[in-house]
Amino acid sequence: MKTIPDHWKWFYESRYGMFIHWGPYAVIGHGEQPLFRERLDQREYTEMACKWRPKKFDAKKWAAVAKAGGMKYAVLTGRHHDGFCLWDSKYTDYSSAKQAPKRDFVREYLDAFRAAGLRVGLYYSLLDWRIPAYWEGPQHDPAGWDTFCQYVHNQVRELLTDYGKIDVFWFDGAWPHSAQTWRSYELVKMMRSLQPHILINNRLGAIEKPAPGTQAAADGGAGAGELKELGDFGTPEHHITAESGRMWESCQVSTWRLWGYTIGERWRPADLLLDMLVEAAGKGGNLIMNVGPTPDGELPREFVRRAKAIGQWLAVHGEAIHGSEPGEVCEFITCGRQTKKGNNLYLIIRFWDRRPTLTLAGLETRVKKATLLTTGKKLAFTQSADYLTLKGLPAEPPTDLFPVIKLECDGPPQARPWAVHRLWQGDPRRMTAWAAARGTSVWADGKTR
Ligand code: FHN
Repeated sequence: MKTIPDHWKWFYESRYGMFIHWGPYAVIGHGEQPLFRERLDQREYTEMACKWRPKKFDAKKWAAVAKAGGMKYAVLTGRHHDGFCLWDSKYTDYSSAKQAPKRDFVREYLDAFRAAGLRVGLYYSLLDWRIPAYWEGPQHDPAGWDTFCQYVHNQVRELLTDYGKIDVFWFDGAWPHSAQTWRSYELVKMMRSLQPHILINNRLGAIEKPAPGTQAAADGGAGAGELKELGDFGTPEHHITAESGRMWESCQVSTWRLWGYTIGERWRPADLLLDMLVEAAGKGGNLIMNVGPTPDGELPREFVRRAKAIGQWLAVHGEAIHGSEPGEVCEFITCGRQTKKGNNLYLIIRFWDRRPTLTLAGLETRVKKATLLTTGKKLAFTQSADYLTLKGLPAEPPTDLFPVIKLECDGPPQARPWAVHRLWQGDPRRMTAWAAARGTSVWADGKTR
């Protein structure tokens, strides 16, 4: 991992944010993309969007849910692919400020989340499905494209000029056009001149003629490598895949599939949502958890309940996540996941087996103190060269989510030489002595005949 500049450390240490997909598409209740996916009539959609007037939107309530949920930052869709703007843009009247609500939802969101002590981000779709020039592209409508592309640059400048300090700018929807076509280098240069501390994601368009061996990818253009000069963090979508060399943030839905409000959607359980956070932290990245507010501007109670449960877990176990380093010091897949911080190793137990002892194989570093963080109970333990056995664990799992055991070691947690690599990695001969302890033959007693 490249050294993280001080002004970005907050992002790396936060590990957990709220993604908010909200816009007039919520009225239809088929996620955030019905306009395209259902090939709706553009005029009817526009008419619906201009009439959309959420009566119950209160950004303070959203901020309170994020705060209580243990989230450290949020990203709101200022403009999604339907082109409707949630701020008072001087470049269009297709906005919440000029149409029915007569409200600048982006400003209300920024004010409320900042007031709650949260970092703030804006999602901005480069594409706008209303605009023929977007579909035609510069090749077939050079003049139209130039006008549309300048509109995009103007709006980004506007958001970074009139709304105070923006911590994260989350681009999306560059396809099928390249970074060069969007003039993304110029765009980023302008953004950094306006807000030097801003974090910009890696969705600024594919690189024309990508370097050999890299292929264009929906979530980030030409592939991580080459885009590093444009994107400050990677954005694996619907998967939790670590990226080497730069920060990354996995974006995930809290429902089964769609990002925008969906009538009849199914919800992922809180333990699965928490598991994604723990997996991301265990791999050294962030999780941004999505919610699609209702057309009236409320957060669905199914989301609020799950966010609250994870927030209560983080209130007790947050030290294992916030500011943690990627874990997986030694094998632990049969019980859970690991993160580490300084001399501490955190065992995050996914599968509580109700036994009074738990044995961890392969930790080299001497443990000084073991605590069941969930209850604060000090645990007795014995430690040999290869095995640490923790004792006095309760049969009943001390939480419905994941109990955590904190091991305070006499140095940064390290693995035994044979335990550094996971099953499919490393030199297999590191395990020979372990196998030979039984004997060498196929007979049960290991003796050769
Ligand atoms: O098309 C969008 C989609 O609607 C949603 O915004 C996700 C969120 O990361 N991004 C795009 C799909 O990759």
